[in-house]
Amino acid sequence: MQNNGTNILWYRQGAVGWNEALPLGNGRLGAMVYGGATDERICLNEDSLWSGFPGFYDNPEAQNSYRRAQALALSRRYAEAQEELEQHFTALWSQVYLPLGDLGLTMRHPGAVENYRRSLDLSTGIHIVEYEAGGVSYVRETFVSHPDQVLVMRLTASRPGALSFDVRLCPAMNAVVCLDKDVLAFQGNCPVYVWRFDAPQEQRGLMVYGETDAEKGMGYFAEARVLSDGRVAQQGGGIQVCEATSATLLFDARTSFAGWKKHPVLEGKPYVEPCRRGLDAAAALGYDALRARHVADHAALYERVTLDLGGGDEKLLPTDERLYSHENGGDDPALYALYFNFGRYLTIASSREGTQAANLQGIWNDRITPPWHSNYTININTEMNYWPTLMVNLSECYEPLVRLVLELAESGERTAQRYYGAPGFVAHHNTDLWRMSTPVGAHLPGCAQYAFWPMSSGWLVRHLWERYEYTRDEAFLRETAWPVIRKAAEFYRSLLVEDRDGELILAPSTSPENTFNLEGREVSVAASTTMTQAIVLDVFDICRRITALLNVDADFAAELDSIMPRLKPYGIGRDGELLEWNENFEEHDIHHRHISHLYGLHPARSITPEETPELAEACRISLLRRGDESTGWAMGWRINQWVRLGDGDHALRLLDNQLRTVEGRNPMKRQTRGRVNDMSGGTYINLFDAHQPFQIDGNFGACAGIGEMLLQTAPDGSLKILPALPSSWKRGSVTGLRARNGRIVDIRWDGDNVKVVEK
Ligand code: FUC
Repeated sequence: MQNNGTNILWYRQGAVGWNEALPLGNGRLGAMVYGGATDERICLNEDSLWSGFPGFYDNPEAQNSYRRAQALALSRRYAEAQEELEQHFTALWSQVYLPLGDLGLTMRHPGAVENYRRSLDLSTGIHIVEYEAGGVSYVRETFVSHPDQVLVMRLTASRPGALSFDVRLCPAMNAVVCLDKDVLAFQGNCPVYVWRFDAPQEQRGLMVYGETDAEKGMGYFAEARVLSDGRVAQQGGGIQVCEATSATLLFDARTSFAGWKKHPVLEGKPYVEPCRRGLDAAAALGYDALRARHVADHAALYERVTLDLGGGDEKLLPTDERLYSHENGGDDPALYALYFNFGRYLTIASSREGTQAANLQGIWNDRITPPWHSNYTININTEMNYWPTLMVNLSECYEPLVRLVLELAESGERTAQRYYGAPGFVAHHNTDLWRMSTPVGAHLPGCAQYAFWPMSSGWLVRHLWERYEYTRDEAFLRETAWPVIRKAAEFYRSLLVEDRDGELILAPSTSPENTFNLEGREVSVAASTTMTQAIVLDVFDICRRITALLNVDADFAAELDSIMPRLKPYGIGRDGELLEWNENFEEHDIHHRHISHLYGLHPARSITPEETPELAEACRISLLRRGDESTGWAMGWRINQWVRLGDGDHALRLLDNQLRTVEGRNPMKRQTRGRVNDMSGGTYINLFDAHQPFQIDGNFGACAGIGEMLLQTAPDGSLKILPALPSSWKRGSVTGLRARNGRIVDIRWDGDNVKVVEK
């Protein structure tokens, strides 16, 4: 099936930095491969390696504070409401997703390196480094196997005995290193915390390791083994392989993580023996069987969908040169398909049944203090990670998100009670391995714009509904999704209040991370916001669909029927744009990256060009005002908005913006303490999305946007074929997309000639 231009990333040079390395993963174990000819470096991750413990950040002041802030906001004292929430409602930040360590190789061979190439084949999930030195051809294949749960690297030399190299394994944090003849290992416990906003300034960035078992963080163990036909010996803290013809390196790491409510040490699960046993089993299978089993498993998911937009078969430039040529106007439609396929690949590599959901960086992080803790930011980013999953027919890979939502619904019940005195469940702006559902912010001035946002529960339960829409799995809807969706709705229902016009709102409210100018101040808290109202409306609407479909909870349905018409409706502002707040405030930043007020257009469907044309036009004006330049994920969201408006050409303009390379191109791009200016998004040469810095959400957002250019499903279940096809995509085909009615759809088009097969 393979078209190299749409399935292979390749380069004529090794990675210079982490953002040039290529990602491998089986959902749990992650690897970033630099692929240098003489010096190989692989940054390693395990998806349950997080700082901290289970726990609940209680804030006894919160409930009264919420009521006070509500009264202030209802009497239009917005700045005071904001101060109230910041000082008395917020709590601690989430925990941190941590790096495991590095595997390093130094090759020893005479002669200069020639004919070098490194590549990642998305269709097999295999990374290959090939070159010649001293008249010998060297090949290094690496993959991370899902069926056998190990990283595998195979090194070969074309001349017998010409393969000699050293291997090192370096932990990223404090750990005990153990060595044997052909084994390198380390064992440690994660820090209790690595960053505390509530600590005095000089102690904020300290890594704190516990001493007693009760104080110790996650236990972990990592081991690499070398199997070779050459001489293998321990040497200088590493392993030396001499005069081999081939060698296989196996690696795995395990942690003591036993669940979000379990103490990682006192109630942790065994991890050293399972790691060793897995490596024993992999070694017994041998390289050929490991490779065959990996490729079969990967291909079974990856081959479900194909996209052909033309081009890509001829002798292709390396991926970095294709990106440079594209941003300079070169014609390479296969690059869009490659980027789409890379999104599907990243889903398979970062999210598999039983693993943790993909965080801000998927599963790939090399920093102890990663940007935004590499956590789950649930005011857009985690949701975006899963926008394409069901559409590209990977419902197995959706399971980690479903589990995260179910667990959050449990932890969020306590937050609803303690912080709001409300039934149901709620979650705020962040969560982590321990399913924190409390607000972050730690009383920092200005934090309300992100910290005060009790709406992620409403957004996340939409994903449970979508799982039903795409799969039509009624048992899942009835037994798993409905009780949780209902709980999210109950929280909002209990907190609705009347505004001055007698309309029902959730007060106070913010529009994620955006602010408005008010009497010379920058303010984030309003009485109500369009996004909040849109989420409440959407959750209630989903509830109504489900109660009708399953024929359950008639009383609850009747209650929602009486509430829904009283919810404060959408408003239109002075320039014809969709209002973002309850008043026609002036945006502090008219180009702000978040476009939260358009939630009803995407991801929800309370605004459509067909049913609510005036509101759709208001969304279009809002998008034009915000502009086409933003951070990576923000451009990804804009693509999806334009696609819902049916404007494929505008969506493509955004996709082109997102595909612009970032590093090195523009020295004016600033990055300060994890915060970046808003105009700096794009793509690294390894095709990772640049917020900047790297954030994986933009990859998934764009992937979903491309999917919805080609296929959408109307609320009545009818298909919209090529609803936002860019005019330059004159002919092409897509196979295997899943529609929201559960059907698999193939589309082939050539100008006006369109053929559709629905299975
Ligand atoms: C949201 C965004 C930021 C960033 C962070 C991880 O809060 O506003 O731009 O993406 O998440």
